[in-house]
Amino acid sequence: MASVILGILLVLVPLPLSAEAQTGSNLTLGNSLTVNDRNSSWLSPSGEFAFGFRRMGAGAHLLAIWFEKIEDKTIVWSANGDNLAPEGSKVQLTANGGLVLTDPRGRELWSSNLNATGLVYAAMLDTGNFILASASHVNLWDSFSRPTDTILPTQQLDLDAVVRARYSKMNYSNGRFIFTLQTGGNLVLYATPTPLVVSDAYWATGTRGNGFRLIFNQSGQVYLTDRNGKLLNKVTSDEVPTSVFYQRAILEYDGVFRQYIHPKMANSSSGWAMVWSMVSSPVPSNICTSMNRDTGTGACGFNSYCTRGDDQIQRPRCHCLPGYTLLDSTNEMNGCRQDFAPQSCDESKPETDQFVLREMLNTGWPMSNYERSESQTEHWCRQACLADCFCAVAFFKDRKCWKKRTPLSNGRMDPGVGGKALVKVRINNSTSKATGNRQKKSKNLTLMIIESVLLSSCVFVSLLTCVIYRSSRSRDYKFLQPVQINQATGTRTYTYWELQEATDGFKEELGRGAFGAVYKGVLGSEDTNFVAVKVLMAWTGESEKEFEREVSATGQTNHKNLMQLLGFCNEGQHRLLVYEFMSNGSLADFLFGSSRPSWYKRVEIACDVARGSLTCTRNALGI
Ligand SMILES: *[C@@H]1O[C@H](CO)[C@@H](O)[C@H](O)[C@H]1NC(C)=O
Ligand SMILES: *[C@@H]1O[C@H](CO)[C@@H](O)[C@H](O)[C@H]1NC(C)=O
Ligand SMILES: *[C@@H]1O[C@H](CO)[C@@H](O)[C@H](O)[C@H]1NC(C)=O
Ligand SMILES: *[C@@H]1O[C@H](CO)[C@@H](O)[C@H](O)[C@H]1NC(C)=O
Ligand SMILES: *[C@@H]1O[C@H](CO)[C@@H](O)[C@H](O)[C@H]1NC(C)=O
Ligand SMILES: *[C@@H]1O[C@H](CO)[C@@H](O)[C@H](O)[C@H]1NC(C)=O
Ligand SMILES: *[C@@H]1O[C@H](CO)[C@@H](O)[C@H](O)[C@H]1NC(C)=O
Ligand SMILES: CC(=O)N[C@H]1CO[C@H](CO)[C@@H](O)[C@@H]1O
Repeated sequence: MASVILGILLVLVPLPLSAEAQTGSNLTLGNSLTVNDRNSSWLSPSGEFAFGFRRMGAGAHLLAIWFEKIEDKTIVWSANGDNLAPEGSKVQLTANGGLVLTDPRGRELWSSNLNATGLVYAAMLDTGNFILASASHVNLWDSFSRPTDTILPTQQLDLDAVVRARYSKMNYSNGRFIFTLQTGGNLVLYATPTPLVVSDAYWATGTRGNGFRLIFNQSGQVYLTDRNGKLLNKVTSDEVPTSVFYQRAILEYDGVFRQYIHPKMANSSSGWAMVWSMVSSPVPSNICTSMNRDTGTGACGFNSYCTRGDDQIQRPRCHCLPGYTLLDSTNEMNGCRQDFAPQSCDESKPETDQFVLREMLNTGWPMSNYERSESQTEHWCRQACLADCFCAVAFFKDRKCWKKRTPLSNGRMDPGVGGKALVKVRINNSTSKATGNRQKKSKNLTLMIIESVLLSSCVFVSLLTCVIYRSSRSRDYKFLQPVQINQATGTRTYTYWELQEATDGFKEELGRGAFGAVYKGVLGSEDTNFVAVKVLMAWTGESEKEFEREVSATGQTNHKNLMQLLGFCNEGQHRLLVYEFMSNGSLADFLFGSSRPSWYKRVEIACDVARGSLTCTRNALGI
């Protein structure tokens, strides 16, 4: 059935409307719009707002209200986001239900559920409000009192009114975030699913007992008043000349309430582009850090972290942890899943050597802790997480170590977080290559030198050892029992406790590499007897090999260019190497002084002979 035009006489000025729209008029009972019609919308008298169907995809139409005169045709209200209308659907003004949307077979998709009698006409108003009214002009139903995610100037929200974010930018289904003036008078933003209680809010005015009405007034301000109309709280406060700008305030799909303006007319001298620009501050100012509940996912989904965008509207972005991928590749806010098989909790094959920790600074999941230890070193923290099959992330800050479990919630990367997150990922995955490069880049000079020295010792001592060592990388070894070693002469054994004392609890880290960390220590009572204590990462085949090689072979070499091995600790699961500590001066000489080229050359030659590849040299030199 074709839709009907009434009251054309009332239209005073010819409006630049598309032929597909009908000019502002009152609609009477029986009037309808059909999805297939070319005339699929009803306009307000000024032509600025339209009510009708918008195509969301093939055979999927949304009954909506939008800004008609701007290119975006921005939607400000919608009826059936959860239940889109197929071709041939129809919305009709009926005496009983008011507006009723039915599909071609007559099934109801949506209805205004008008619970009153006396409906005579409907109208799309110039404010953006769509009303159903009686003969005596009483509003029986209007879109302003049933907002979706947007409010417009002159719109008010009374107690219990709810503004609900859509699911995503282009999906008008219900999203997770809600803006409501609660019965008690508090204006709150909260994330679902959670019980509707004040403590669930991630932003609130704290006006319980006083708040009564939210007003978006004509000068573009959104504020809360009490019962007597007294201003209690400004939500947005920039004044905007309404005559030249369109305005809207919206709870967006990212959970942030923003106010936008858009010039009504193009005007090159005013400097405003013909797009929506945010005015006032977003609410809350940083959603990434404003959610801190022990239930729920936070601003982003599980196993991800939130960063505040640096675009004009500071749109938050959600990212997966390294080693994790999006659950829904079309929506980054839906969280991430582990992209590797979880660590075995079988104590007989702990798989500790199958995992590495990837560092992330200023990144935290504050609500996902299950264990906390104080007065620990970073090394301890790393080992503790690697050895624990439940540990997904360790967080180290101020000598405290937290273990975190999945699903990780409330993730954020923000300068206020501080500390260091260590994300556990399985080595045997495509991501491990990228990790290796990054770790190598962040290696500090001292450590590179120490590793190079160890490597060159390997070159000196035996080419064969090198080859064996390289080819044994992927084998499994476990530091469960002390290893059998042929101790070299001139070295001594230390207890773990002695070395813990010597390093003051592994306090001063000189560097860190593939095999473990190196700490500065002092032996005996003399303060000048400095040593470098290398704590080999437990339970890795590489460490085990390195340990055996160092302890049995290098100790005998004592080449002037090598750091001398003083001793070791081979106690339980602990493997530590103790070297004399070379001053920076001699180390620098060693690397950059006259001895460097020939030494570098030797590594190159050795590697080429051994493996015939450049990779070997790279690995050997830690670059
Ligand atoms: C659409 O509206 C125009 C006038 O605005 C009218 O001439 C035309 O017949 C209408 N088409 C339908 C299918 O109702
Ligand atoms: C629509 O109805 C209202 C209220 O009765 C009236 O003021 C207005 O003039 C009507 N408009 C049209 C186009 O009939
Ligand atoms: C309609 O309104 C009446 C009276 O206000 C009320 O008793 C009834 O529950 C309402 N029905 C619906 C479906 O809202
Ligand atoms: C919108 O998202 C919901 C929730 O994931 C989904 O069920 C629905 O199919 C989506 N709608 C469209 C049109 O993609
Ligand atoms: C809108 O609200 C602000 C803040 O209360 C007030 O200063 C301004 O005069 C109001 N404008 C109108 C048109 O009521
Ligand atoms: C364009 O903008 C300038 C500067 O804001 C203003 O003076 C002028 O009146 C505007 N012109 C129109 C046609 O709105
Ligand atoms: C990596 O995993 C695959 C499949 O799980 C396996 O076939 C392969 O041997 C593993 N590679 C290494 C180096 O462990
Ligand atoms: C990035 C990547 O390769 N991920 C793989 C890691 O391993 C798991 C389990 O084998 C695979 O499912 C992932 O695709």
